Amino acid sequence: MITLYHRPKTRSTRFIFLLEELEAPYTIQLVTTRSRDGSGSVDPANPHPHGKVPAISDDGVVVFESPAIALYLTDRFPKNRLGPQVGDAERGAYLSWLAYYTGVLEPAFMSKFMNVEVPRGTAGWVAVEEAMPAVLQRLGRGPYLLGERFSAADVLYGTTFAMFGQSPIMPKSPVIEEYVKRIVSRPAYARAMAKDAPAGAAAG
Ligand SMILES: N[C@@H](CCC(=O)N[C@@H](CS)C(=O)NCC(=O)O)C(=O)O
Repeated sequence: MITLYHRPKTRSTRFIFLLEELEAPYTIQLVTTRSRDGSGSVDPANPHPHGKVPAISDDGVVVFESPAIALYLTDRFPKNRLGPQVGDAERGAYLSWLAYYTGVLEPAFMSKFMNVEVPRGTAGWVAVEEAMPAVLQRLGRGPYLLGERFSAADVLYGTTFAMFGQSPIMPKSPVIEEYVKRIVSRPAYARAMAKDAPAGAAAG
């Protein structure tokens, strides 16, 4: 049984979406986290080394950081084919786009959000203006990052683009708009939204 350490309306919300897609057995454990304004505190029940969300525990096996959790879960629950397994020709692309999410795309968006210039050739990531064309080129090949096949990588990218959709830091693109629509119209997304914020839970 998977335990998802979760705070509503945060990066852990997308893992309710993924767990619903996988039809995996899971429970949600709400935890507190620190907020940007300095309020809130790390929850001692949360196994993430910095008290962040998401983190999961699989009968005591702890996994943290979004791409690692996505990979762990799609390997652990392969039934619905949300992640190419070892030996599948798409495995390399899957691992690459998962790692790119956390190693390049998020830092690119955060750099722009914080108005920090990306020192090309020094930082391990690139500016949004360089990252997004690579993603767009990939999405030009098919409806999803792996072509015709929806995967957990789309859960990460689709929910991120949905979140930044109205923000000026997100370059406007009909390809991304259509992509986001495809992702958020999935029944598992609607189920996840309904479970994300139980009445009375704090948003963060
Ligand atoms: N690199 C982490 C980022 C996790 C993260 O920063 N989560 C935020 C919520 S969206 C958090 O827990 N913030 C509380 C804190 O920074 O202590 C991942 O992708 O899993």
